[in-house]
Amino acid sequence: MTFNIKIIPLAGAIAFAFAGTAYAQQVVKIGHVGPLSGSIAHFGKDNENGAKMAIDDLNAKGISIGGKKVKFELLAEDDAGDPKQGTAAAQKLVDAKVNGVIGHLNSGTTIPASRIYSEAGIPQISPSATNPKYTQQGFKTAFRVVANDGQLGGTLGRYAVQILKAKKIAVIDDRTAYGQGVAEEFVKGTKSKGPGVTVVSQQYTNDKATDFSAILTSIKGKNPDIIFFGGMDAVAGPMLRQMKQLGITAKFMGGDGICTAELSKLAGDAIGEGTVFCAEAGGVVDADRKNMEDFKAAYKKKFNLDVQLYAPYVYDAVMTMAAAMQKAGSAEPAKYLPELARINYKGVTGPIVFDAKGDIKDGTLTLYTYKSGKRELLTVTK
Ligand code: ABU
Repeated sequence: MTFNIKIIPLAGAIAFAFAGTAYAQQVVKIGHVGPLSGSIAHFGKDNENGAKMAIDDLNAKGISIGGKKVKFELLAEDDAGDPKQGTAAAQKLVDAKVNGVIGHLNSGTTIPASRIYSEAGIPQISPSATNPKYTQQGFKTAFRVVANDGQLGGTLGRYAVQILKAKKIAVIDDRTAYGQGVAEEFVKGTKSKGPGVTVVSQQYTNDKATDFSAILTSIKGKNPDIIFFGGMDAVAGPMLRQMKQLGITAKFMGGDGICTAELSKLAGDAIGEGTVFCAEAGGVVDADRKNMEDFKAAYKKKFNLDVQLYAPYVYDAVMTMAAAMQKAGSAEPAKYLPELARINYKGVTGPIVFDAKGDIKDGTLTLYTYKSGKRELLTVTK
């Protein structure tokens, strides 16, 4: 029997061991999860690009944590917007010992994944999941840098009644955690303005549907002033086209899930002129506008793409996490988590301070309509 023993000189062995330790300390792994496949992959790519941009900027600056230079590394996962794939992706990131996670994009994936991160003690910041339940579970690791559906749906409901003077309302939702939640909050918002508003039709679809003729025909018979859709742009686009084919002239409203540049491509000329309304669950005013515009220009230059929706919020989520690590002098989750909870970070999307639940304090909303195929700002509100 022969033994194949490789002899490493002692000095070399010590250097190798130190190099291994130093490398383990120097790389900070940031996980990112969103749908990179399926009908809302454009949302996922937008978010992932925001994370890439932040990681590249941090590495270009040369960040030190606890006196040591670090290199940030992005571990990007695709959950296809599917809750089961979301939890599988979360477990993969936990197994890879990420220092923190940005994501997921959808409420339906973020909520189940948040338990996995919480049990592993890994801080998570969602840049786009808006269902309130995410931060109501009592997980100390869960944070969100956008407003939630309570604010989003409630504000849109009040806008529909007070500004658009809607009295007869039809509601459709896609039965996802997001779509159902935002539609319920919208209805509450319409009712908060007193009597005189009626939900004349309540309909359901799903996030893969393409044929809405039955529910739209039923809605047409009730002659609503406005149709609210809780769901994403990939469903809203074809729905708008079919509304036009059926001759439905009601206004159309949705939450942040429809509030993309992509919606006008998906809807074609059915997008109309000032008849579709939506809101982004964030926004900037005054001096902060320039920071946001500069970010959007830099994003366009880097990726040759326009921001769809939440790339700036993803960028800020990564930067906020990195700032907490710097304050703590450590990228170890247990050490920087308390700093993240009390962070006060000035981002391209405005100030980021979390409340006791992990929601952004003083969340802002930006309401839009579409004109000439483009999103046009209506108002920024708290
Ligand atoms: N907030 C809209 C899209 C993501 C989600 O909450 O499901």
